[in-house]
Amino acid sequence: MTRSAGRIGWLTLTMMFSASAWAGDVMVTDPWVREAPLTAQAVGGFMVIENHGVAEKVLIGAESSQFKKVELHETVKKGDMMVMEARPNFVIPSHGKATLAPGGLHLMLISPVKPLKEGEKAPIVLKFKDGETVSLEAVVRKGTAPNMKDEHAGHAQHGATHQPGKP
Ligand SMILES: [Cu+2]
Repeated sequence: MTRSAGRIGWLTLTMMFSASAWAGDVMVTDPWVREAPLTAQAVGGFMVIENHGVAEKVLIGAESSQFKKVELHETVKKGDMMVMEARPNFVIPSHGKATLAPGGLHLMLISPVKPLKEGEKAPIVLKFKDGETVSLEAVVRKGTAPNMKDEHAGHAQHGATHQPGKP
């Protein structure tokens, strides 16, 4: 709501050349969000968050100028059903990582302010318990519909990361 236009410009400039974001001990690679029509209530946000520090990092929330609200979710199995549950935080151990992928941990980006088309970028700010923030731009991808029967469905995303020949 109170985000300044100047900050957005700075983010765009610094993130234009890289698909990963560094801040302190945290490295985020391959952030992407699912393409969504304006009618979508929420879309998933996915990435790998690595912690290269000696202390654990605790992700406590996120925000995006493209969405009214961002929650931390995990898709879990309840009997025969896959359901999404809100989590208060994601803990990333020292020298460990959190993999946010379809069918597991994810950012739930709620109420897009405009339709997101493939190839566009959505700015996201990750907020950690120690006060650190990581700003990144997630690429909008079509993505396959999550296969709720197979928890390894996210592996099908590998190799779809790079678009050869596109500067
Ligand atoms: Cu969710």
